[in-house]
Amino acid sequence: MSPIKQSLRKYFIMGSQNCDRHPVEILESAAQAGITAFQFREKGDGSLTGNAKLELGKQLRDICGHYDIPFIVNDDIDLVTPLEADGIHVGQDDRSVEEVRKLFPNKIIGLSVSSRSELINSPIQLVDYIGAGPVFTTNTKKDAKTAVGLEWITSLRKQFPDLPIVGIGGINSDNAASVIAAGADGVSVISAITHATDIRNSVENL
Ligand code: TZP
Ligand code: MG
Repeated sequence: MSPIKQSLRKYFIMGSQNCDRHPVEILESAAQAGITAFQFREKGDGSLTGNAKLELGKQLRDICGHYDIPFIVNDDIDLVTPLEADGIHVGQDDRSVEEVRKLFPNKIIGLSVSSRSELINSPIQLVDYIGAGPVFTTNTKKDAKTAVGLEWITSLRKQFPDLPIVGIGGINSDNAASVIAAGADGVSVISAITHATDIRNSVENL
């Protein structure tokens, strides 16, 4: 299996706004428990900005470095170089993939794709993986699109047999296996880890 596909298997996404204790503590536990990639998504109500965002990013990057886990930044291209990120994840309304690829020819680039029309307008050949979802209903992202179900994963896999695909949205220990069975290389989660009473158990069961 390609290294990127392996990294997508248990892909943890988090910002301080998702946490009811220190993000460093949560990421440390998740890394110890076996997550395979991390995305710093400091965004939305209560999130940090400016220097506080940068400083938290550095702490989280260092944990990823220690555990040899790819560190991906969400959206914020200005943080990629200062944080020495391994990659960047963009949505459909962010900087264009063409632009991001030009800026970072050798970094991992992920793109969210939620529908057929988004897919048609996306330069899939320029990205390293796609985030497909929301697979299930989620309360974590206020402006999340309508849940697309496992069918979206199945359909993407059929069209792109080799493309690295990670499911997102409402995924937890109970339904992760169904996302993989539908054809995803892995699952990305926020609340399944940030709200877990036992992070080790939660990560192991993804
Ligand atoms: N993009 C689509 S759904 C979502 C994002 C960032 C939120 C996923 O959070 P959770 O808690 O894993 O449902
Ligand atoms: Mg975005």
